[in-house]
Amino acid sequence: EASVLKNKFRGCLLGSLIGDCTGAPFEGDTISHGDRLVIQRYYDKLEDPTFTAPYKTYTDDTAMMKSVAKFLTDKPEPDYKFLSRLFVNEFFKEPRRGYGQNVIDVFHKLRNTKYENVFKPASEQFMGAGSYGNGGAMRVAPIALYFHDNYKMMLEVASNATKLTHTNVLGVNGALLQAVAIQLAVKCDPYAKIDPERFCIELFRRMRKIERVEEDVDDMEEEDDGTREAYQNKLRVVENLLQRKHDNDLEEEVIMNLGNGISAYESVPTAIYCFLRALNEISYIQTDNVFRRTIQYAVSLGGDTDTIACMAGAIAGAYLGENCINTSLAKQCEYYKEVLEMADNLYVAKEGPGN
Ligand code: F2R
Ligand code: MG
Ligand code: MG
Ligand code: MG
Repeated sequence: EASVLKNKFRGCLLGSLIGDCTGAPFEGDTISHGDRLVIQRYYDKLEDPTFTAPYKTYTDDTAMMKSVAKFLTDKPEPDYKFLSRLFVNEFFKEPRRGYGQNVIDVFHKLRNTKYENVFKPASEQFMGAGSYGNGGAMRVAPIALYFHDNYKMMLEVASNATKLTHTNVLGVNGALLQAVAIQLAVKCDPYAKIDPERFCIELFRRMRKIERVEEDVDDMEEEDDGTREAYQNKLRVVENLLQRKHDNDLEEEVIMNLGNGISAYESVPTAIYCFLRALNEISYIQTDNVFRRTIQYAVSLGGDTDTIACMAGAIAGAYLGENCINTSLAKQCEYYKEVLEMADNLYVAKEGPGN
């Protein structure tokens, strides 16, 4: 139904924003057991309608997502030169949003070469290896929404949009996994319960196909440096951890085996796990709201908190829709109203006016 889908577009982009804004103050932190209570109180306050404070500011995650949404709504066909200009202009307008150390070099090169070949600067990163940072995945949500009914196009556009900054196969496939997870969540009935293990197995099935493409290309080279089935292996770990939901203190294992780092490989599967784990109760998180539980759990893992909460929030929001997100919490975030407008514009660009 139209209104359900519109609500999911809003929920997804809002979920991404809230994860970024509320996770950002903890980025890089190691979270102790005692800190979990601090984080519980932090979200209690943010959900309290009488609580007033300066809004939580967004970071590079949302800054780049804005450009991706504009790229989809402002042009009828994907124009990657346009998208790269949007990224660069946004960066030079507000450079202090906590961008990755190396992606900044790409922005300078793009501008200095006058966007001559927009895929070249990224391909030269890390001595030609390309970035495997989570920057492609953190901004992919609008693409997953816009192409929710066109899987092939979703993968193609997500891949190209990522390659403007990240060309390492782990960076690209991480963004594809995040897009696939959002698209699956969009398809889920928000009033029906998701079976976490089945959701995970479906993701595994899709990543098997996606990671096979690389295998064909690399057929000549025999060496396997562990990147070939990287995300399939991570999803096996996710599934195993989900089966052990009654074990206490899985968190150390989650951080050790899935990761909480800045690379796509150590954060996208983690974000997916956060969403699936938070579908059920978590002993040290007091809330009945699945969306809040998802981002609070993501932040409680420490590390790249803004980005893992942003990605987990996008998936949870795509499943549940805007009306399952606490309004007081949303209103604490910078750019809250604009993100809802962005979601509506994306929805109209996709489904046509009058929907
Ligand atoms: N950068 C941060 N947070 C840490 C610093 C905060 C900042 N100083 C502040 O608060 O002001 N957060 C943001 O960056 C992440 C997304 O990064 P992105 O866009 O992927 O950038 P980049 O530079 O391409 O990659 C990030 C780092 O990953 C390592 N790396 C990537 N590819 C590598 C390769 N092939 N070989 C070796 N290392 C590689 C490098 O250390 C990169 O700098 C998000 O967390 C966002 O919130
Ligand atoms: Mg950030
Ligand atoms: Mg970045
Ligand atoms: Mg981050």
